[in-house]
Amino acid sequence: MRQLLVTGGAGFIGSNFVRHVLAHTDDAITVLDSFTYAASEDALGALDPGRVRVVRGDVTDAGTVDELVARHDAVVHFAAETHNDNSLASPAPFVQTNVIGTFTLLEAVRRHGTRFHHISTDEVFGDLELDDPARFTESTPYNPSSPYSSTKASSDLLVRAWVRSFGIPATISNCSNNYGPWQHVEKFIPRQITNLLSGSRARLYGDGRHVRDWIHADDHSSGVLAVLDRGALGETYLIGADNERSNRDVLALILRSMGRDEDDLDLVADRAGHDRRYAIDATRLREELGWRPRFGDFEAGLADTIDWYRDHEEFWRPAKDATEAAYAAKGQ
Ligand code: NAD
Ligand code: TDX
Repeated sequence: MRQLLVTGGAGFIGSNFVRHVLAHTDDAITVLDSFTYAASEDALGALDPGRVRVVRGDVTDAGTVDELVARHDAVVHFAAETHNDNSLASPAPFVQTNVIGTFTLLEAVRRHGTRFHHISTDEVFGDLELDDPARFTESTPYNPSSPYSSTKASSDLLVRAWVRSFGIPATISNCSNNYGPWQHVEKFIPRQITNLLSGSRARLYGDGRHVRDWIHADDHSSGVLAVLDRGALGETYLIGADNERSNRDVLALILRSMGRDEDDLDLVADRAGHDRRYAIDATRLREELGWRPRFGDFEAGLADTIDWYRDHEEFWRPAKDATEAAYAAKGQ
């Protein structure tokens, strides 16, 4: 039984990973989370207190981080500022949490020799053209576009440097766009679902032809656990489920499932520097670690996610009005 320190464990994917670990291992978990606007106490609410402990603290606080890292066998680092649109409006917290926070954790794992797994994103590679058959692999050069993705790229490079220079026992995973329960209403899929549930309209940026490669958060969690358990130290693994869709197509599925016409949407101002397309080649994770996604059927996963938001208004309603007011102020 390991003692895992999970940073950002009260967020969308971190809390999914905590539930996944409880269900599939004997490990005990300490969540280190500063409970920003993106965290949810309820996402961890019903979990066994004998196996999950929650510490409210910041990953940039070297004292807290050192004391916790010293008492754990492995760190899984999800904590981050994660929304591209917010990073355009206010980049400072992204540099602070994503770069300085990761640096603070790396220094602690260096002192204590602790196993470290760093959670990252496919956005570090920049974007692909719509008609380019290429997909991202572990050796694709970094070329991030936004303040968010450049701070994630920076944090990945710090991890790589700490592996090479100090020999820390670390791995990295870069995953594609996640969907599922407990995702904040600022993000694309929950925003559209909750707009429709609120009697408002769906909002598509630009021409809506931008492509994302969608994966259910449960499949991201199983990929992270596979790398933590069996990944080669010092290596990077891409996590993706071969599910590229244009934003317009995803929105059409949501609109149809919720009884609306496919064209019942507003085209709104585009995101500055908006990446065109992301696509992951997860061959390495599949072949070397035997990982397989469980959610092969995106339509079914999306329908479950719509039902979840319909049944969990208490989760999303408190943040909804302020989130929409911020979008409206930008013409989005
Ligand atoms: P999220 O925004 O839902 O949650 C982030 C969590 O980190 C929150 O609980 C927040 O309180 C916590 N946090 C933020 N700053 C902190 C700090 N300074 N100290 C401690 N805790 C802090 O994010 P998410 O979508 O669950 O993403 C989790 C990780 O996965 C991130 O590293 C992100 O870059 C990565 N990722 C996300 C996606 C996606 O589609 N959402 C895809 C690939 C990778
Ligand atoms: O209202 C919207 N309308 C719209 O067309 C919103 C909020 C978004 N979009 C578009 C922008 C993107 O092309 O939908 C796509 C998805 O947008 P987001 O949910 O903001 O995700 P993205 O910017 O692709 O980044 C996500 O995936 C990679 C996560 O937020 C990141 O944390 C992760 O690293």
